Amino acid sequence: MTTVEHSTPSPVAAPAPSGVASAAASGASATDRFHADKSPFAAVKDTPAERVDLLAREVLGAVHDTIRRHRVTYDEYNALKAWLINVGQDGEWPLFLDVWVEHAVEDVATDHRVGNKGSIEGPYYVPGSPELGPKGTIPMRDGEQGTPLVWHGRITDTDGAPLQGKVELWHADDAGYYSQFAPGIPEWNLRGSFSTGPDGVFEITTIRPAPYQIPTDGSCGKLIAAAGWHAWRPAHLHVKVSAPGHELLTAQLYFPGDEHNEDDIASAVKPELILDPQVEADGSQSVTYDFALDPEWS
Ligand code: MBD
Ligand code: FE
Repeated sequence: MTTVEHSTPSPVAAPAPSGVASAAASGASATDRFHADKSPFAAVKDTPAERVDLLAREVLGAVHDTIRRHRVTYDEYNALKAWLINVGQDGEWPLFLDVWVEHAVEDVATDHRVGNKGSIEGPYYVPGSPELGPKGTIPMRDGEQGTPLVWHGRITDTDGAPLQGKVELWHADDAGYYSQFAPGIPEWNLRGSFSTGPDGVFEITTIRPAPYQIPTDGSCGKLIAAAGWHAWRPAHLHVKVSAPGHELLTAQLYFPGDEHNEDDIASAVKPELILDPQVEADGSQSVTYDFALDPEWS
């Protein structure tokens, strides 16, 4: 039997936000959590200057082209400058980048895969969630709101052979809030790790998350309002699926009929990621979704 370690501190745990949910509080948590990890710079320390020069020049060139093509004014330039400063002060760089940039990086990173391609990670993953074994219920509060969902699945390689692996699952609650990024939610609520046996089989009990609206009271919200966009992501489950010798799969799973599956603000929905849940006699839902992992170095 697996012991549930709800008090295990994450190596990079951010302080739990206090008070009411706000863009600045969730942004500060996301920024602290990302900053605690020093590996982003270490991972690119051998990048040649030629590549930095190429990428920086092309991005700046695209900005210059936009300015010239649309005759951007000093008033607009100064508003941009003030807004960019505010994004940092609100801690919203993780949110901004993961919502409007990460999907392109994810496409490039996974387009060689034969198995599941996946989707973006987003700003709210925390490593080290409680280990619950191959069959278990994700940590949730007494009376956790939302439709109960039982998910049956299996981890295999790209030939369909079972893999002993792990599914890490994290998602928002029925009000659209993530533990550790909104106040008043237990640390590991709706976050769990499910390690399988050699048959790769898992069975996870959780609740259906609500659609998620990115914070509207911060700088990202200001851009959304100024541009006449909406702030919604469809309801989604986040997963990281791993097995030794295989590529880590980061993905999100969606629900059919969600009005934002077609216009996700984070551009992270793919048809193969939409679940097909069945309604059971007791009103709960069940769903089957399997994962095929590519071998490492393929
Ligand atoms: C989320 O929950 C999310 O998944 C992404 C990608 C961006 C913002 C909030
Ligand atoms: Fe999310």
